[in-house]
Amino acid sequence: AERSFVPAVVVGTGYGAAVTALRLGEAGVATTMLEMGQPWNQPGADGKVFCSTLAPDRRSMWFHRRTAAPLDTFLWLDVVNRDLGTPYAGVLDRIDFPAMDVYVGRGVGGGSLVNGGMAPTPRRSYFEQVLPRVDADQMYRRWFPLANRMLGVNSIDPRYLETTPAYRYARVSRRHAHQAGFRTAVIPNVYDFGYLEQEERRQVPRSALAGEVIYGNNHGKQSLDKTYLADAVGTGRVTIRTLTRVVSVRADRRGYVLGLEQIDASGKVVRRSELGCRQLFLGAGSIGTTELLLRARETGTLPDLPDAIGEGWGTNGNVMTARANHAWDPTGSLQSTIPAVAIDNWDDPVHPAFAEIAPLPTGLETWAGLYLAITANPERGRLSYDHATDRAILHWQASQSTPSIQAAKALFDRINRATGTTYRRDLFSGNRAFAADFCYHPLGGCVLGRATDDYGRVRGHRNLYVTDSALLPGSIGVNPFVTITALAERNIARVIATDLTR
Ligand code: FAE
Repeated sequence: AERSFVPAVVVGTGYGAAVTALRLGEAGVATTMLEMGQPWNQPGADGKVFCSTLAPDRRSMWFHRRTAAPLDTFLWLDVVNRDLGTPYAGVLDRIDFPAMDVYVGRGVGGGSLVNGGMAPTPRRSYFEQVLPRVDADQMYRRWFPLANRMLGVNSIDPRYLETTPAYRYARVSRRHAHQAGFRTAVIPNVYDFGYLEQEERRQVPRSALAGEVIYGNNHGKQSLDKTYLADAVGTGRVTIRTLTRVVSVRADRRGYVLGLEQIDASGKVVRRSELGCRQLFLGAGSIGTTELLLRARETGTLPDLPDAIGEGWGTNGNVMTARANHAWDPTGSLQSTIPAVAIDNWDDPVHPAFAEIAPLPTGLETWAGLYLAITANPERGRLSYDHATDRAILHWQASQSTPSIQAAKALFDRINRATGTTYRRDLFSGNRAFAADFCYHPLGGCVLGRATDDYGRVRGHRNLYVTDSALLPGSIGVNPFVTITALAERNIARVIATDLTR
C-alpha cells in the first residue's frame, strides 16, 4: 500500500481528539486528524445539513436500514422509527451488543453533532472519588473553567425558563420533583440560549424548537466543528481527513503505522492506504479507541499492549423512564429539544441519581414526563476482540443494568406517590417503564492510571496516547463531555511540555 508520513496523527474528531489537535497545532506540530464520518457542512437538496427527529431521512443514521431512535414506540405503536432505504453515512450510530446498545456520533465533531449539549461540571467530591490520582485543585481551578470557556457553555435566562411554552415540560416535571421533596438544578448547555429565544420569536430559523437534536442541529448548537476544531484548523497545522476509518495500528522504526480505509457516503471502500506518524493520539471514543487497541493486541501488531485495555467499561448508569401526567398538567406541544433542568438527588446515600428532564418533541400534546437518569451503577463491563467479526464485543449482562433501574425507580416511585401519577409503559418496546439496555454515555475501556499512566500515555508504548472517554472508569455522575474535554486539556498540556521536546 502507498504510505505517507506525518509527525502527529489524531484518530477521531470528538472532544478528546479536538482538544488534542488544537493544542498540538498551537505548539507547531503538523497534525492529521482521521475521521470515519462525514464533514457535516454541506446542505442537502432541502437546503439543510441535518434532518429533524420528526422527519428522519438517510442523513439520520450511520449505515442503518431503519432509524433506531431511543424511544421505539408511542402508545405502543411502532410509529417512531422509519425505513431509510439505502444505507448511508448518516450522523448517529447505534452499536448493538447483546444486552447494551451504544449511541455515538459519526462525523467531524463526533458526539457533539448529535448530543443534547448538556454541559454540567461534575461535583468535586464525586470526581475525586472516580479519579483519585488526578489533582482536583488544578482541575477545578484551571481545566474545567478552560473547557467551559472553549466549549461555549452558557446558561438559560431564568426569566425565559419560567415563562416560555417551550420549557413547560421542564417546569411541570420540576414542580413534581419539588412536591416529592427533591432538589432540581438548571443545567448549562452549549446550545446558544440567546438563539433559542430568537427562534421562539421567529426571528431566526428554528432548530431546538423544530425537533432537531439527535440527528444534528442546523442552528444554535456550538458543536466542536464551530469551536475547538475551527480553532485547530485555524492554526494552519491541522488537517482533517473525513470518511477515513483507521482499521489497524502497528509500530515501526519511526513510530506507528495506521492502516486506513477511505469510503464513499454509500459505504463502498474507495481506497486503502497506510499513514505513518511519530505520535499517535487516539480519540475514537470509548468503544472506538478500545477496539483499535484490542485489535492491535490480539492480532499481534502491538502484542505488548497492557491487559487492562478493554476493562472498566460502564454506561454512566444511564437509564430512561417516563411518567404519565394528569390531564391538568399538559407538557406542551412546542418543546425545546435542549434539556435545561435536572433533578439532583446525587446526595442520596443509597440511590444517587441525576435525572435530566428530557423533551418529547412530537409537536403534539403527550402529557408525558420523560427523563434520562444518570446513576452510580457500580457494575462494569469488559470489551474483548472477536476474531470472527474483527470487532470489539461488549461483555455486559442485562442484570448489570438492574442497579441503574433500582436507583431511578427509587426516585420516580417517590415522585409518583407524591403526585398520584404512574409510569408510561408505551414509549419503550416491551411494555417497560425503564429502559437501561441502551446508553448515550459509554465510558472506559482504557482507564486512566490503569491501561495508561496518569496522563493518558499507553503503558509501555512511547508516543501512544488515549485522549477521550475511554479514560473515564465507567461513571462520572453527570453528562460527561465537559469532563472529557477538561481531562484532555490537562493531559495534552503535560504531554506537550514533557514528551514533544525529547
Ligand atoms: P466521540 O465524541 O464519540 O468521537 C469519536 C469520533 O471518532 C467519532 O466522530 C467517530 O466517528 C470517530 N471514530 C471512531 N472510530 C474511528 C476509526 N476507527 N477511524 C476513524 N474515526 C473513528 O468521542 N454528553 C454530554 O456531556 N451532554 C449531553 O447532553 C449528551 N447528550 C448525548 C446525546 C446523545 C444522543 C449521544 C449519542 C451522546 C450524548 N452525550 C452527551 C455523550 C457525549 O456526546 C460523549 O460522551 C462524547 O461525544 C464522547 O467524546 P469522545 O471524545 O470520547
